[in-house]
This record gives sequence, structure tokens and C-alpha cells, in this order.
Amino acid sequence: KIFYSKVKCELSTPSIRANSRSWRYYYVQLLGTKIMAFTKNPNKKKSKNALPVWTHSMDRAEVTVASDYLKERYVIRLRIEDGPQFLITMPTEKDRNEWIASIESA
Ligand code: I3P
Repeated sequence: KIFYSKVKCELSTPSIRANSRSWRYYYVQLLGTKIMAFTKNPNKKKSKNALPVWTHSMDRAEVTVASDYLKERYVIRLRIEDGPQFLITMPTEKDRNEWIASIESA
């Protein structure tokens, strides 16, 4: 499943605050045990060979509802093992819960 979502990088590594903490739109895709962010829809013919802006492994990643973040609805917080920490907005509560479940089982 691909979502065109707002993504905010909170930490660039587990202990370093990200330099650029603004929200950006990406096509975010879960594929197997990887999560990838694209600037163009990888499902479209024209951009299917585009490289992701980033790819991270979901192995040992932690995902939670970002209930402390009140400026957006349906936000998940994703902590990559030894990597960055993101907030990602989801279109609905159902999508948010589905993503949490898929990330946990990835
Ligand atoms: C960030 C931008 C984000 C804001 C973030 C700012 O500035 O305004 O929207 O997060 O605040 O640092 P810049 O665009 O210059 O990177 P919120 O929308 O969540 O407030 P933060 O550093 O307190 O997270």
C-alpha cells in the first residue's frame, strides 16, 4: 500500500535532532520488510523506475501512535533501529492502525 503522506523527520539518528524538521510530502511505501519514500508515485508508469529518497529496514523498528503530537491527526511515530525517527500522517484512523500492524509484522 502506498500513501501520499506528510513525513517529519524528528531525529536523524537515535540521539541527534534532525536539522530539517519540516513536514514534507512523500509517497511512502511498505514493501516486504522495507519502508521507502518517493517524491513521485512509484505505481505510475512514468516514475516506476524512480529511486526512493530513502529506504529503511523495518527489522527491529518501533512504531507507535504519536499521541503526544497534536497538530496533525492519525500520526504514527516510527523509530528505525540505529536510524532516524519519523512522524508520518495517515489519511484515516483505520489506515493508521493497519500500518502499525504491517510495520510490526514486517
Ligand atoms: C520546522 C517547521 C516544522 C516545525 C518544526 C520546525 O522549521 O516549522 O513545521 O514542526 O518545529 O523546526 P523548518 O521548516 O525551518 O525546518 P511542527 O510543524 O511540528 O511544529 P520543531 O523543530 O519544534 O519540531
